[in-house]
Amino acid sequence: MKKPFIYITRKLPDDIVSDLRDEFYVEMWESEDVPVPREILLEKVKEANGLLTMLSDQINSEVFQHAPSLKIVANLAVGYDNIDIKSANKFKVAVCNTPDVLTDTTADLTFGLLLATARRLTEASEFVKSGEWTSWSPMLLAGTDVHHKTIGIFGMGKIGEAVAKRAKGFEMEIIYHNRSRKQNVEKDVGARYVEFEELLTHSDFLVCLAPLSPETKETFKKEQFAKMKKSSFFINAARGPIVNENDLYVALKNGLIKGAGLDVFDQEPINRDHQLLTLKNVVALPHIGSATVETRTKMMSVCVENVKRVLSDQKPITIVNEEWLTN
Ligand code: 8YV
Repeated sequence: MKKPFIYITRKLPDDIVSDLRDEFYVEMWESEDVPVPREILLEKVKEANGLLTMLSDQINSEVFQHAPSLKIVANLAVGYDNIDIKSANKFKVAVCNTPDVLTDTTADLTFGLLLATARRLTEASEFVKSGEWTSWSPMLLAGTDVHHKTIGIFGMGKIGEAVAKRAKGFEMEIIYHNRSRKQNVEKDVGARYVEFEELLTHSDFLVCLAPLSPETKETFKKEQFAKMKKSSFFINAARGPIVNENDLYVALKNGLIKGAGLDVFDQEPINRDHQLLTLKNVVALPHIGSATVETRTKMMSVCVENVKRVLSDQKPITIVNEEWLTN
């Protein structure tokens, strides 16, 4: 009998892939860092029963239309804004993501980014490495305290909750805004639910952790930055398009806010000439929220397990489109 065909859109480690090869015929895009060209993806999905994808792949209705035998898209991320879920439902394809396994790792990075931004860590490291450190002075690279300040979390999902726990260790006041109240977080870490307006005006560190959706797109624009404290910092570890980058640039440049820590951008990779990268008060990272060897390995294993389960008619470990289960 012909083995089901799995197409993987990036080069993944051999041991992960060999686990699939026993049961499936597997093909993989040859590069680790260059996304699969669109025409190759569209060609491969014609025969594919399963797809293992990344955020850089746009899995839209065009892909589903080209894929008559496709049963599962396993996305190597908790976010799935690169996938058209309505089309997946229409074509009866399961969409699986990788929640939970990356929660703590992403929270560590988010809090680390907040610290790096407040305490000017990347600037300070550059200062030492470039040989500029020739004397001590009282206010040399003086940053801003994090402990005892107010952290405002926009998007209180699992990662938000894990960031709140870390903030509690720094004895911060924790406020949050979310589509729904999270009583457990209020009880466990003493977080306080506030209206969006209060989140803007009251936070010393405004941390964006909401998923990208039509509702959250460009939540942070000129008006919102204008309402924030001049001494505040904006941290984004969610998705770039939640912020209007030009407005953020103007806010940072004109001192409407004090600094920004960004792990995500509108266009990734961000162009090296982008205006945000010219600012000293910006710490920029290349979307590495979940990037530890341990966590990326777990995320890949979740994808592999989901592919195996769906193609043997079992319930996957994680599912984005619950509707698929009842189809
Ligand atoms: C991804 C992420 O791992 O999970 C997400 O939604 O943004 C990251 O953790 C990364 O972008 C690779 O797809």
